Amino acid sequence: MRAEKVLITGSGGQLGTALRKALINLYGREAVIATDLVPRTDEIGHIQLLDATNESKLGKMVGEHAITQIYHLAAILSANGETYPIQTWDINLKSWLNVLEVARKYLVKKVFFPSSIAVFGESANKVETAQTEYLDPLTVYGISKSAGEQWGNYYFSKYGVDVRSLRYPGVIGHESLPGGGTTDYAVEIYHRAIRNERFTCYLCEDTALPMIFMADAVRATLELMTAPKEKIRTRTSYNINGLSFSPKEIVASIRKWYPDFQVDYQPDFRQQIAENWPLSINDNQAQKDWKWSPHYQLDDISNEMITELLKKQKLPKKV
Ligand code: AKB
Repeated sequence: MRAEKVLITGSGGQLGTALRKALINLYGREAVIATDLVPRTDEIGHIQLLDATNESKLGKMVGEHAITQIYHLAAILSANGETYPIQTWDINLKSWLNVLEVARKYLVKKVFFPSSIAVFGESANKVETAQTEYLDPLTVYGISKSAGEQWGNYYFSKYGVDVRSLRYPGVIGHESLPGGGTTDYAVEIYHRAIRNERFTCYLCEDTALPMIFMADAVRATLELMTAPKEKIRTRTSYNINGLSFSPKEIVASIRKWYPDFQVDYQPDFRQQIAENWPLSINDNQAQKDWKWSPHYQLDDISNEMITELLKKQKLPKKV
């Protein structure tokens, strides 16, 4: 059996930063090749340059390092995608097709595709949205993710590539700032709160969305990727639930630590995106197939976000 060698694209992003650390813990530093469009060295290690829209460069890297697993995290998110629709399609879909082709040609053992709740649109039931709901996404990002899911399923059925995927809710983490998503407010708000700054929220106070804490998102990814192959019965993408809350509810949670925290509401174009997404997610299939269950509720998230961000900023601990 080949030793595991993991390639991550989009390693410098919000999820990439946390997942890279977890993969290094699991497989060892030498086994993880982190790549991104912008090469750099950070506290975790070195990120090499790789443009995944270039199939031959991607193939060369996979061949040279005898890669056994690819985590394809490179993507433009929902809000930025609306500003750059054509580029978003190229980056999100072209790179994914390259990954699938390279995986097929080089016999890569497993491939991970991050999908999103953005695959759902107007027609889906908004409450406890099911795995099998109709997909009519409103955004280019959502279209690219729903098409990406189908391509993953196709490569699995046609060529036997072991493609696994999760539909992430908004991910909340302290490792790095997200960029260009509709759920980003739920991370930025903590950065404001710990500096005692006022926050302007671009969603209405009652707009609830599905969210997940980074530790849960990373654990879900690794649990899915290490589950026995026969347990994976969904090859498009699994719904996973964390929790659901509105801006008003996250503010109430933050005020348990910062009672004077002030927020203004100025909804912009992201409000319409959010209104088309589910309010909550049904993840029965993930629970059944590979025993998924989230650990973090809203006050646990606030506690960890505030504690970790204060540490990072070298600010005194909040009790
Ligand atoms: C976004 O807001 O675009 C992402 C997502 C829900 O996929 N965080």
